Amino acid sequence: MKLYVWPGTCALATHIALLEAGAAFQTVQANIFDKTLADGSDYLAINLKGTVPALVDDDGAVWTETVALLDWVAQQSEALKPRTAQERARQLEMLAFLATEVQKPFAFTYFVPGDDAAATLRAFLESRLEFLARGLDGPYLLAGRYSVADALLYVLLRWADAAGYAPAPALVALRDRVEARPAVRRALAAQALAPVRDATG
Ligand SMILES: N[C@@H](CCC(=O)N[C@@H](CS)C(=O)NCC(=O)O)C(=O)O
Repeated sequence: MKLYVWPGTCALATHIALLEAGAAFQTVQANIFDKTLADGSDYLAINLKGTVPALVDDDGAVWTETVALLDWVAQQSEALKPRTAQERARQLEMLAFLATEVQKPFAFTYFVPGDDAAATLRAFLESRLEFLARGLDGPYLLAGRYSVADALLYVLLRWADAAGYAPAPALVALRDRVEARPAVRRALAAQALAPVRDATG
């Protein structure tokens, strides 16, 4: 299996999840700006969307979309697999929220044309982070058990830190808890990324 990534992007969540699951895979860097691979070949020939993550399975099938990939990885792993259909539905509910209400608006903040849009997006994202903090009922997002949703939230909280947001202490604690996991440390090292905690003390 090959996972196409670009350092620090949402692909980091799938990278973490695959390591947590003990999956056999290799990572390949795809430049999301010029859509090339390291050998100069065309990334669009692999993933027409030109985005990461993309997973190419052992049969050569290409899979994209963080929500689908994280759900699939979780289903492959005893440690990550939701224990009931209801738990899986709750996990999908959370993944969809993170992907549509936080991940995508965050991406727009890098490209907004004017200050008005930037301020609107920032207020929107602050309200979503506040919602997540208020809904926390334990060390992790879902019923107190570590899940692939925490891996995605971790990536988004890295972005929040880089953009100068000040999430609630409970979210910062969750971020640090996730960051301390061996699989997360391995993914960060593989993508040559520094842990947030080391940067913020
Ligand atoms: N809906 C996709 C979004 C993927 C996405 O936008 N990835 C970003 C990095 S976080 C990217 O590759 N952007 C490059 C581009 O949009 O051209 C997912 O959740 O996987």
